[in-house]
Amino acid sequence: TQTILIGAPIDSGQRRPGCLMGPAAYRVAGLAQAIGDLGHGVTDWGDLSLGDLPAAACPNPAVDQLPATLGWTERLRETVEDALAQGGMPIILGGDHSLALGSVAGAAAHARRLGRPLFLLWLDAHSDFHTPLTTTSGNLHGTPVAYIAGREGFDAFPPFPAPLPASHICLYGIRSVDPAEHEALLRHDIAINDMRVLDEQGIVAPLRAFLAKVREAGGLLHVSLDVDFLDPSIAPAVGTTVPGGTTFREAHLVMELLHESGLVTSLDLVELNPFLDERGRTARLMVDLVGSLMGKKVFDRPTRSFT
Ligand code: DIR
Ligand code: MN
Ligand code: MN
Ligand code: MN
Repeated sequence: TQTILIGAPIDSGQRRPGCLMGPAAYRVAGLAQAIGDLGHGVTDWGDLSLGDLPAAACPNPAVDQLPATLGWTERLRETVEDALAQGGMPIILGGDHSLALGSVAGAAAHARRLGRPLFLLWLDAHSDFHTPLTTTSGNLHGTPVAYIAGREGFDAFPPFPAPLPASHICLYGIRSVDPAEHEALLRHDIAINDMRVLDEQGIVAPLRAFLAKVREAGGLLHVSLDVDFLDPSIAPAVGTTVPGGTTFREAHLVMELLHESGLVTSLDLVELNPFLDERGRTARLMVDLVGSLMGKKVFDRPTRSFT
């Protein structure tokens, strides 16, 4: 399987400028080389760009930059679907989390064409379960899981191709949920592995259970990795830090389990804001984590990665 890097320099899904430098930071941090060194083929499709903005309106006046987000959604959907159709494993270099509106739509369109179910692992401090009608921040990076689950309120968007049943979605690392999201999550049977669950059960058991379900169903698996899944002490370069995130070791273990499962078919790297980074530290950590997901073992890792 050829790994296909897709640059998505997007920061229209939230207000803090800088995420659009994410793809460049991953390249400087050596992402392609790290994957290639593990024996995988890598192709870099470069950065996507936005064409003319579609006209769009939303009854919620708080919603910010809807036309740009719609435009990116369409670009990502078609590009990720193309990459998968060519037999590649797309890795989307974000860009803020609004890019998952499109990347997961592309994965879902591909899965539907294959007649196989799609599963989603959402590694994030946030549940991102707002709709454009419920968001109070107006930041559309807080909405992709709702779109993917087929919630109403996305009239401005193309209908999501084959919305995922709640049982195909696994939220992991959650520790910040807005009231409207909380209320909606209570009405959906989505696996919510918040930090309380991971503290009690450990980082491994809930993930293994989800992966077993994916394997049994013969599913494709899209993984969406938000930088704020990680504790801010090791990953400071993100606009919405939340204390109490996963440690270096927990995060690598998650990635190693994902590698061993052999199930991951597409991956988002989102919310890296290189402008907030400490000399590329967060970007390098994210590249290291992708290495673990692609087969690198922890005992191979030079200790300098820890600083
Ligand atoms: C918050 C933040 N729930 C919002 N969401 C973030 O604006 O809707 N997701 N940061 O990663
Ligand atoms: Mn298509
Ligand atoms: Mn997110
Ligand atoms: Mn987040």
